[in-house]
Amino acid sequence: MSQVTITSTFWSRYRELVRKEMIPFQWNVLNDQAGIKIEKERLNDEGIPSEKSHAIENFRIAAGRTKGTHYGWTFQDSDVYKWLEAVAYSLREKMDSALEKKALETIDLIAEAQEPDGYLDTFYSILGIEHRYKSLAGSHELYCMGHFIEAAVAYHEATGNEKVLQVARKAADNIDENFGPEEGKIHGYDGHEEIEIGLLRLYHATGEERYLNLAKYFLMERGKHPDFFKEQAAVYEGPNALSGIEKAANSYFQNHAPVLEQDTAEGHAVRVVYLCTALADLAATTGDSEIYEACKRLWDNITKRRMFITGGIGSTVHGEAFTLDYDLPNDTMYCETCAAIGLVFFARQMLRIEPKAEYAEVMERALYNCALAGMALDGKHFFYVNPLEVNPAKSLKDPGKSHVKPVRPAWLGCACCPPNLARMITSLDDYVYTITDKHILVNQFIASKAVLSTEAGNVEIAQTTNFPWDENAVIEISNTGSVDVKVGIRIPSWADDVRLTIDGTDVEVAEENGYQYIMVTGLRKVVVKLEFKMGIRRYYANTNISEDIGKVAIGRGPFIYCLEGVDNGENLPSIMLSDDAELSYCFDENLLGGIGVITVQATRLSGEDGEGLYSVKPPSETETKLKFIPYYAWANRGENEMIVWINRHF
Ligand code: FUB
Ligand code: ZN
Repeated sequence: MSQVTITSTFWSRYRELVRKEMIPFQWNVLNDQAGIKIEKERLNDEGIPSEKSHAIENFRIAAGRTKGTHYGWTFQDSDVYKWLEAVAYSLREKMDSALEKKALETIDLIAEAQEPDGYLDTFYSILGIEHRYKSLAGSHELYCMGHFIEAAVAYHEATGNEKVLQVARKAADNIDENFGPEEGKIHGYDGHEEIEIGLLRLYHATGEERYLNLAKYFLMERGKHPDFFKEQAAVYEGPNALSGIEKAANSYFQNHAPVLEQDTAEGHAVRVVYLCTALADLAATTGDSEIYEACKRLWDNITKRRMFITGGIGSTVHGEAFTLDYDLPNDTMYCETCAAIGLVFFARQMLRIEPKAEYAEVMERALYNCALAGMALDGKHFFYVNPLEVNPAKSLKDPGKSHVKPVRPAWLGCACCPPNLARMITSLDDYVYTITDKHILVNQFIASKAVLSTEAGNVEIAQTTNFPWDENAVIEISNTGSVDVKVGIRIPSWADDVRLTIDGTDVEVAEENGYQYIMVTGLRKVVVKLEFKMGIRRYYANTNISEDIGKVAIGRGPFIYCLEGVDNGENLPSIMLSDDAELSYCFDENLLGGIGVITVQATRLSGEDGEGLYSVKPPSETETKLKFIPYYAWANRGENEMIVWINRHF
């Protein structure tokens, strides 16, 4: 097993925050002991259960330990599973016996809530087991079990715990007995992809082919029978599992066409990227080129036509979904934190198939911008929706923008994002490198010490860098086996200038799909020094993105920057930045936990009060100094305006 120990100052702070604040906080929330206000996602969403979490209590009731009924979304169980998965990675990094005790108690509780035949879902165990698997459009049963399986594999791998893996296998076996092409089984799939990811992980952990086949079955069956959800719903008489959701367009569930025939990312964004993650894992695992081509088409459509500059995806609140190419509105978009996280997952799987730096770059973009913006610097407040432009007054009064929160709530009625962040940050060590039988790829510049196990033997890589702020990385590669190993080091596309030295000698950069390859001879150590100039960049959007025409966004290295009201006053859309204004960078260690700040002189337009709405007189211009901060750090100083795309001053 490979082991990557992250030492990066930037990421260690986050990982410690997750371990010390987020995991305990989320545990209290799941147990209804956090004493916090849970917010609704948007106005007039009376159907959203948001008085409490009740997630652990649902398990207690299902296990027969207490009396009561189910509360919360049908997928409330997944909040607990994602928490458990985050705990697994956290224990992998640093053993903590008090936390381990909580995890073991939780595993016991889950095992007790499991039905004797392996079925696992508190909603149906409490409200009527006879209705299970009959309302899959909204029931999330397989989605929840998929999350449990992921947590179980992670926990088993981190601690060697066998019980959790047994519970997962039992659940997967129950699914296998009930779904598949054979007569008498259900020929269908879940309304929300996730089980496919879980089953593939279980296959990787156990080598049991049935799990691989079942994952493939679910992936390939989707879209072949587009009326499946409607037909189930027409005869369903059980408890309300998001009733009416089956009426959504088939594309909401990626059910409009067989997956291998889908060319564009359609429907609910998280569903799409979870589907793609599993599809790419399947392609990498089986080497199936047709499946890979489908992944590639969806990847290209998402990242070249439908992704925000922050790595956010999902252009509309309606169905939390993709819309059409180049439709990327900055202030009504969705950009759910989970969707950015799902894009990171998808990129990781694509890197297993093809050594192209574009996957690592999108991973980096989504990670350092949209995903990280999903949590506050205190680790106890979270965004579900990550806008690129906010005016708090409009969020309050305009129902079309009520989903766009100007500050992160402590918790949300639909709490999928916070524990997803916890599991992603605690497992970040899995995203630094890709190891295949052909090469090792250095995808992310994250200070760390790694022992990577390859077919040729162990390779140790130590990265020394103060990235994401500083402009260099020293990568020491020791090939401890006797066979030569090919190592690809990513050459970042945002770098203005790259200088490479190998063992002290300057080497001309000769990248191949964004990687510089180095052969590391057996039993040798190579020291690579990479200097990458992180100039401040002005980004201009494709002119098909109507919302960004005439605008500019600022970035440095992996970060996209934004303006906040607290630094730059009100009415941020009235600011104009000329193309030749000089942008300056400095690191402010006292601001927002230590961030790089960009300043520049710009112009502010203003009309006079009382002039009326429209005038033949152009607005007057005044000089103003702007202060940009990295997007991920916004909304940590109270409620205020924020903007990423600034008007250009021509
Ligand atoms: O349906 C489960 C999760 O809830 C989705 O992934 C999120 O988008 C939220 O709707
Ligand atoms: Zn979410």
